[in-house]
Amino acid sequence: MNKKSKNSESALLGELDSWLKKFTSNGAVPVVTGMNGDMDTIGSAIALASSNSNMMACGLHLGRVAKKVCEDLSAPFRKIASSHTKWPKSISAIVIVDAASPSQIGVELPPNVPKCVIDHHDTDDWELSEYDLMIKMDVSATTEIISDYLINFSPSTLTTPVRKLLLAGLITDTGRYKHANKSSFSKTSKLLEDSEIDYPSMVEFIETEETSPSERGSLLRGLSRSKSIESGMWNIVHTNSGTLEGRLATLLIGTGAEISLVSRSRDGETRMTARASRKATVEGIHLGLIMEEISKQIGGNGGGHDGAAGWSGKADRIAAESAFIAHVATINRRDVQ
Ligand SMILES: [Mn+2]
Repeated sequence: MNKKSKNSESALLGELDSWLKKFTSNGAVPVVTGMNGDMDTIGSAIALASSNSNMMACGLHLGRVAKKVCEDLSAPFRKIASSHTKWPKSISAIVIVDAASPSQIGVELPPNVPKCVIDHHDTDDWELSEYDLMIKMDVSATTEIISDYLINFSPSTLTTPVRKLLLAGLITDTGRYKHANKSSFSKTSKLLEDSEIDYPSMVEFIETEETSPSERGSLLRGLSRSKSIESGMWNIVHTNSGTLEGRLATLLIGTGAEISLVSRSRDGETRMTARASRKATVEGIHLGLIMEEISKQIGGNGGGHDGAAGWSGKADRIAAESAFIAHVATINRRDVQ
């Protein structure tokens, strides 16, 4: 990272600090998570909310890793309903972490309340009004942004549990540092300073995923239905599954696929989850942009990172898959020496 962008990042965090101070001084500021409830969004929200008693982490759903970590640390998180959501009467502003669009929150935001979006996705669909603030940085996890903010503006918030939440978000969003930027490593070593965290046992705790026999069954059925196809210059392995799409998509990359796609259809809604190998992203695949293009073409919402992205909408499953496969075919492979 060059000096100039480093300076603009610290200026941005300064703006965040003034914005938060202004609104927490005259009311409640809920910190809302993305609806997938992954460790990055949950860890970011709880860690940030710990810096001020007028902030509270809340959201629709806790993913399984986040649930386990929160229970272990007794971390405060409030579940909220997707409709008739009750917001505090004294609400003065709202913070949204790690969500690339309003539809990724899964709850209706309160009208006419200033919002701050803190995110690291490459694409986004937010519309900002006058008092809103967008904090977006090119980092591997939103918890990196929150770590940076707390290190510089609220170091006393960085207790051992808060450091653990931030680290857990970094570990999971980087795929155990497989997709990490240089900055992820320096944030990690900063978070490990002055604390009693035993890093190996933390990773082990996060990685021990309990899979029920029925989940294992559906993963195996998803694998056995998989098809490998060539789309233009790229190999895609695709399948459908009603559950654990992210894990299945990652397993498919493990078969040597360049791009994996897992779709599911339920109650008239279709979801696609895609992953790409690092080699494929370096050579020109950006799944977030592909999903965004698909939403322009067939409706719904899509976006994400170069190597991990998703789309959801009303189109039927086959139509959505076809749109994805056809789009990949239009992308040329970049020559990388
Ligand atoms: Mn994230």
